[in-house]
Amino acid sequence: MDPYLNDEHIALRREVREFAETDVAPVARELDEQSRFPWENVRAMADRGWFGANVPKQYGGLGLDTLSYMLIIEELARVDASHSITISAHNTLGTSPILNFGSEDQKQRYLPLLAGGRVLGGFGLTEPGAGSDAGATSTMAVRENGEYRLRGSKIFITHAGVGEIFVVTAVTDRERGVKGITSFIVTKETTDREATDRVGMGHAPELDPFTPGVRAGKKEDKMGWRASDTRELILDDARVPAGNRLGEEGQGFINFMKTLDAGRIGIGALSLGLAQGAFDTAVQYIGGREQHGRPLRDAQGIQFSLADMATEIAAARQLVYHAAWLKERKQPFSIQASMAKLYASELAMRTTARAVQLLGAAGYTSEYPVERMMRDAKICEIGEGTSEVQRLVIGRDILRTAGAPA
Ligand code: COS
Repeated sequence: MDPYLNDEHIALRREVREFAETDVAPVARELDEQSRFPWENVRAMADRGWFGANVPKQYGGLGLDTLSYMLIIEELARVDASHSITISAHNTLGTSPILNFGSEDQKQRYLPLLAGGRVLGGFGLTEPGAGSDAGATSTMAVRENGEYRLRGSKIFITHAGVGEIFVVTAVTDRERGVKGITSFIVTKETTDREATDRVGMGHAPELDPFTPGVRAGKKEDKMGWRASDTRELILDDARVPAGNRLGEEGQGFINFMKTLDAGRIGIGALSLGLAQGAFDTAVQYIGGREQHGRPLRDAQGIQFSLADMATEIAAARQLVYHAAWLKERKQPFSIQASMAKLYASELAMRTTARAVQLLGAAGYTSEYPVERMMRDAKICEIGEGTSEVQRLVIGRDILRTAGAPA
């Protein structure tokens, strides 16, 4: 019995696994090949309420706990990481800042659209000169006549094309360093009107007029997560009403760091799902094969390899679930989130590469999902804070809590 999971968690995990195997697995390869956003499945996930997993019911969400949400991310990633990041980026990055830092008015206006999956949301922090050094934001916000004018560009933004609601950062006071960064809610029309009309979601006419000056750049051609939408989000003298400032001036950086803490548990869960999916594929493959005149399953080298993979996956699962458990109990979880993300993402890379090796040449072809999983795993060591940033966060905390002399 798992100490973290109750009967509802287990039922939800079963529901997500069934959806992933029935609706996602048959199309994942083609979506990856064509780098196509899975609008039909996105609609199906919206109908299940997964775009508002953690949002309280009063704002149109499911009101589930943190661990339930992590199970959705994990189980989707076990089959396809692109579907999983679509849920994760929307919920944690696009929606949670409004839920956690928004005014009641902002919550009433935006959360029902996001939580109900009517439109997709995203988060704009990264810039050409502000990646790991997130505080080096150069996008400026100048206050003029009751509105802010934002000038700059956010890059590698999940949902920048398909989405309509974004939380972005900009500098309101250059003198104050990271304490001079403020966040704002901006809107733009989805780039996929034909698809959104077809599936009946993804576009909210009531958001019109959208924020003038906000638009999506060209779609990135990525190594992995190819069915997820990643683009530049351009703020071309965007005119944002003062009422769309999220929180007070100067709180943007710290609020984004808090959002990323939660996001890192999510990438931990996504990595865990990827590792589990690659492992499960390898076990099935080995089960049916013979080499050198005997079943592959009898080879001790294979058994050792599977034992190591399973042990590491179990350890990653404990880290991810523990971080989620702490967050749910409103206890500090920032370091545990970094540890979960660091360990699980590097594990996902190791495990998917090992799975390709175990399948041999077959694993190197797109007939099996492990090559896609290996490509999908790489970004887990980069996005929402690189492995190096996680080590920095953990290392600094070790020295601080030990009271090591400066
Ligand atoms: N929660 C709350 N506050 C936080 C915080 C967190 N997780 N992390 C930092 N802060 C606060 C600090 O406490 C500090 O405030 P005080 O001066 O009042 O103490 C302030 O923010 C600045 O923090 P710090 O000095 O640590 O900032 P640094 O510029 O040194 O960098 C790192 C911090 C590198 C950790 C940060 O820039 C980072 O996480 N970078 C990665 C960004 C990232 O993940 N990008 C991917 C986006 S993909 S969606």
